[in-house]
Amino acid sequence: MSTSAQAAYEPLNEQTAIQLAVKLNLFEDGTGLTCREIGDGNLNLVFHITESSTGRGIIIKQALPYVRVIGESWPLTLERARMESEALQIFARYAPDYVPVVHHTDEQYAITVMEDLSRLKIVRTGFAEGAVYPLLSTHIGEYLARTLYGTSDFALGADARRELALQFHNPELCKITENFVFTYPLIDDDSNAVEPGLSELAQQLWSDGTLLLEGAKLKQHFMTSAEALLHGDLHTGSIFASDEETKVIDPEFAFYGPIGYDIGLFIANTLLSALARQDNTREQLLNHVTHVWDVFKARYSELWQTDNQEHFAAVPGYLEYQLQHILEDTVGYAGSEMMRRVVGLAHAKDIEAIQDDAKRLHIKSSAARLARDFIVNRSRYRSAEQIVQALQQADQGVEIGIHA
Ligand code: SR1
Ligand code: MG
Repeated sequence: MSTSAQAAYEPLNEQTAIQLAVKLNLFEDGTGLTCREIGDGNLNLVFHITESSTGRGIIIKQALPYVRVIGESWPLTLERARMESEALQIFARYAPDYVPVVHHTDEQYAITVMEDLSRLKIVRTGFAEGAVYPLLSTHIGEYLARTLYGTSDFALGADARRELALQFHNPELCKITENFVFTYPLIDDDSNAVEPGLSELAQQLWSDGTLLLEGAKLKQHFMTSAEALLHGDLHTGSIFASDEETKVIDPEFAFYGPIGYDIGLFIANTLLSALARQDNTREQLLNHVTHVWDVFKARYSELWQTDNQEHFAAVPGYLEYQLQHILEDTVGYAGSEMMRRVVGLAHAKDIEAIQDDAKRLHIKSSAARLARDFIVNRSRYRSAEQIVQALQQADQGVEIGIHA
């Protein structure tokens, strides 16, 4: 590894990651340091370095100049490392309890050095192992309201919001979402991974004109609606938790977009884990869906009333209009996310892990039917309870018809 201040980028390995940590004075010397590459995401390298004498640890996350799961045939710039470290620092202003501490960043190396969260577990993994995380939806509801309201026009005013939006011009990663969340799952694209037992259902979806039209509207709204600084990929693999703590990681997809996208992704992935769960703790995962919305709504409303730069904020009905608009987006984007986890490229690991073919296919087809209803009928949903009722109807194989 080069050690000059202007060193050229090179991908780290377990040895050079330790050298870099010492060079950056993150540890006194290299004695007793061990390093493991633990990244299991689609894009980046993640090194966990621990010091045996103190037990102290850090994480070094490094962007690669290509998509990790695909290889060098799919190049990506290193810009996402800056997006991630700057987004983490902005979110920490609004919701410091729910994001990891950033110790250091280096654009040259495309790294973010951050707090070791190994005391916690990735929520998707924990959910698959039966965990419930009782405080998860309280924490995520707070995180969502504080970061999304705090970076909106209402809190910042239009000038500051526009300036921040320029800082988060993130076209490469937005394009990944536009393709892999919104476009490819709704067409017969080669990147889709549809298991044989679902191919008939997939063909029906791909020729469903109503679904395509409403999916297209959601995609266009995602591309043009600069409401707040989003995390941009807030699935349950982007959240570390224990029974007491919650930390949101990986905001490399951060950009100015529709508020309901972040909320919808959390809800979609929690619903998928709930569908995968067959025992009596499923109810507790479903409670996270209603509770995250309740907490979001209460905190967003409080912030709206106490810290608002918009001239018309106090006009009767305006807050209620905004909340209904966010709920509709939340439901629609939950549908887009669930659809791509069933027929797109990146599936939900907890569902894929189900060995019983009939059970797995039932869950996937219920999820796809539910996703279709969320996308097509999103404007009819008036409460988060209706989201949960719709899941129960999909799971029972009856018509989804809870809305007026
Ligand atoms: C090819 S990248 C596919 C997905 O991985 C990331 O985690 C995002 O969710 C993206 O959509
Ligand atoms: Mg990620």
